Amino acid sequence: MESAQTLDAINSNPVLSDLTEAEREAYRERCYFIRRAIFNERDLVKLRTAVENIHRKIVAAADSAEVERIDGLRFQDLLGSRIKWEWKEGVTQIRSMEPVFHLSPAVDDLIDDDRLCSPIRGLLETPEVSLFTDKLNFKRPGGAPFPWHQDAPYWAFRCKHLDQLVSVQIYLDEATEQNGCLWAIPGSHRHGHVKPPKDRPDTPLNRLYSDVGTLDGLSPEPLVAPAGSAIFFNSWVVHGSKGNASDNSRRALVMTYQPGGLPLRETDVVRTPRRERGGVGALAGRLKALFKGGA
Ligand SMILES: O=C(O)CCC(=O)C(=O)O
Repeated sequence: MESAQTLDAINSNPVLSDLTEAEREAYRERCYFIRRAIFNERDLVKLRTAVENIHRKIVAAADSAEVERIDGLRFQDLLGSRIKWEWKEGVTQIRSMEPVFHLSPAVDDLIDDDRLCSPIRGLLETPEVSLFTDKLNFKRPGGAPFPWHQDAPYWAFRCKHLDQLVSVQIYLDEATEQNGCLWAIPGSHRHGHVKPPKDRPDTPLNRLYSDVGTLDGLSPEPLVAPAGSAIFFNSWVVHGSKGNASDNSRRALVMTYQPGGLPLRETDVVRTPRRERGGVGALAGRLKALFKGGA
């Protein structure tokens, strides 16, 4: 049984986070930081199995809905997710899908994982967080690049708190320059909305891309990291990735969090991590963070 003194200590430390000062500074100045290999091989096997099962389910459902074309590329709404198919015509490979967690208990559990939530509580300076959205990106061998973009403009339509979104991309495979690791432009988050490239036709997708030529003096960095690494970044950083020139998949989950109590993107449903909903696990997590000196 916890003592009244311990509970007082918990209540007087509302933001329990293991974020370090160096990470806070990197996030503020450069707009991202990486925690390397925080998920172990056992976690990764579970998540890779889960995402391949999702891929199979989506492919099996692909004949049940119309294919929508945007700028000639294929999109579909299947099993409650928006699917972007690989750019190459005739290939039944998912490039990216959102949301995902409703299709897999393993991904659903990840939302509650303190390896993600704890630093994010510190970044948002809030005692509770809730999920905004989650995405699954497959990049199979030969998979297409992601052109330079910011996430905030994609979400701007209904979201009024774009500055309070923190994303974390979890590499399910080692990410290298060859297999199309994420790239980010440190400092680009200070440039507000970076306008679309002028040299491309004004189309729905091109409107969401960023003209990096306007970011004088800033240089892109490849976010090369081992499988199980997590990259924390904000919704304004200009980022993208190249195609996959290797023989293996480069898969990643991207969870985006916001302060607690806010609903999932374009819904009225709030998905607060279970740790924060109370119970023995919740208390254990809080005590662990507290006695680590996290505050
Ligand atoms: O996973 C990638 O290669 C890029 C992902 C990305 O930029 C995104 O999902 O917004």
